[in-house]
Amino acid sequence: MKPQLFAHPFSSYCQKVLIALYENGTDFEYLMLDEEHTDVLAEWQALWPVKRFPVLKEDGNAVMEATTIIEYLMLRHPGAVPLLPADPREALRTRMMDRFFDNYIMTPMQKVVFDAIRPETDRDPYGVNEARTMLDNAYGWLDGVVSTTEWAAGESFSLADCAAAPSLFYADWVHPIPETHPNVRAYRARLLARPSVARAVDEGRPYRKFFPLGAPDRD
Ligand SMILES: N[C@@H](CCC(=O)N[C@@H](CS)C(=O)NCC(=O)O)C(=O)O
Repeated sequence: MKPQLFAHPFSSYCQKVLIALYENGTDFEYLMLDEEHTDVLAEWQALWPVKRFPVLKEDGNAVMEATTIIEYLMLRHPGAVPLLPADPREALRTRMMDRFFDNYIMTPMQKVVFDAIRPETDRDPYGVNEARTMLDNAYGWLDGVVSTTEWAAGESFSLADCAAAPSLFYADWVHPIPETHPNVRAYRARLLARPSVARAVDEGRPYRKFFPLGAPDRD
């Protein structure tokens, strides 16, 4: 049986895994997490009571966390695009960059987005301000990293770029990458031009009207 992915096309962490699947043309069953599929929602909540997605299920086993799902896919369904270097020492850089994008781009981006969904009385302007400062610092550091390499962890597209694509895609919507960081802007454009990323972005397009801060008229 092929792996099943519990996911939603507009979710950044789901896009991270979808990009990995599309890179290698991995066959999988898409289990849509939305209110029309109550059976899928119920199964997902039973598998992962912390209620975060994506979740992958195969042979009765559930795999949680986007990074771990991609590492699982590399072991269980390796394809033409190895998203982690075979050499464990080289893989450290890829894993470090993956952590960078999740912790210092995706997390502050989500903070800004989730704050906008809250009732106005429960908003956290201090926390949002901290998140924006984190994005500024992260953009600044990343500008140096991608000034000399095509992809985040070197010359090959990797797990780190799967994390980078949706995080920078949405982060630029909530906190635009300034012109003072041309290498990050160019890297984001390279990511969006990659067919696996373009496909994931296109699949999320119908849901843009639900973006709490208003999706910009671009990308
Ligand atoms: N650490 C998790 C994060 C997953 C995550 O935050 N997913 C979001 C969708 S992009 C989610 O489940 N949101 C549901 C919610 O916040 O209620 C991972 O790497 O997979």
